[in-house]
Amino acid sequence: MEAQLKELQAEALLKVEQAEDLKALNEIRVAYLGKKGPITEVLRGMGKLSAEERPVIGQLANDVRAAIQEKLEEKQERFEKQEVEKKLAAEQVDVTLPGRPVRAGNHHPLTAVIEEIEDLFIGMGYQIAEGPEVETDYYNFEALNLPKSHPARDMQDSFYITEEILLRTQTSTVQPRTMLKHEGRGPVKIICPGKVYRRDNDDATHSHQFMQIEGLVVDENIRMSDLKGTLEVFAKKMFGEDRKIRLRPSFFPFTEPSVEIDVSCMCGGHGCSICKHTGWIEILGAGMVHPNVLEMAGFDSKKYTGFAFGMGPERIAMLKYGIDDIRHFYTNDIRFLKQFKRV
Ligand code: 2NL
Repeated sequence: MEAQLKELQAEALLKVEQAEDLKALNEIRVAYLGKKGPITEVLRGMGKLSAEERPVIGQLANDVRAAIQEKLEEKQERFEKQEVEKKLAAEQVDVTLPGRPVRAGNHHPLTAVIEEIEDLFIGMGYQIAEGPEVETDYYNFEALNLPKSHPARDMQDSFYITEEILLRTQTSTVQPRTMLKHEGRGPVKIICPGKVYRRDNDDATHSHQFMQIEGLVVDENIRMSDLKGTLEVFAKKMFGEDRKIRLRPSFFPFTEPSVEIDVSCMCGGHGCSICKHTGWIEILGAGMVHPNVLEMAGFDSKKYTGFAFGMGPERIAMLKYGIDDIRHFYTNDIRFLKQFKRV
């Protein structure tokens, strides 16, 4: 039995020596030290031994078990260490490598132009006012002096949700709402930027959804010259100090008198395709607020007067940056948008 145990030890140690991975070591452990292994078997048979032999064989069996165990652990430790070293080598981080670049985005050109216009008017003491895009017929038309029979109210031109509710066709809706909050007391000095909707087939110059910026000033003694001076400052700041403006008579239901405002073309009047050889480019509609609009918003039209104007920021951005198709603003081609990075 003694020889048998020693042989087992030699055999097991050799196998441990030859083991090539943790899996092999585990198999050896199960085979030699497991419950069904040969050493357990020997210990189980000790009952048959004499009283003198029993402690000797018992001791020897324990020594053999300990020797195999020790060798297994030693080798296991070595394998585990090797594994860690292998992993460390494979996952080495070179801290001297340059970092991955963080690509910074930029404002959408339309957002940039709208913010530029807002800042310009904030600098002149205006406040930004906003309102809902889903509007009532009252604020979209009635309060702006567009009677029920007006052609602009045609179902063909607006997105109606019910007979009384529609997607706003102009941001003017925000202005009577704001005036009513002032409860008949001036001054009101606001800029209303926002999305508007019209039933239109999209092409290079039309979109069924676009942006508008409208302005309104109501106070005592507001005159046409205030309108002209304000919009001249706007045109020069937007397009260049060398530009001029001119006013042409026009018509809007909510203003009287009404004007259209042109800015002189950068071709200097020599004629180009942008101004269609006229030397002038239309950029704004404006006028003195119609007394009916003031009265409906609770202002005494004998005491108060006001001016208002409206513009399309897409058109302003197209002129400023030479963009030839309004659809570029909405298709969001990254190659288009990237060109407007401010440096
Ligand atoms: C244009 C013309 C305009 C207004 C908008 C307005 C608003 C109130 C009272 C009077 Cl509450 N007027 N807005 C006035 C004149 C022209 O817009 O061409 N827009 C793109």
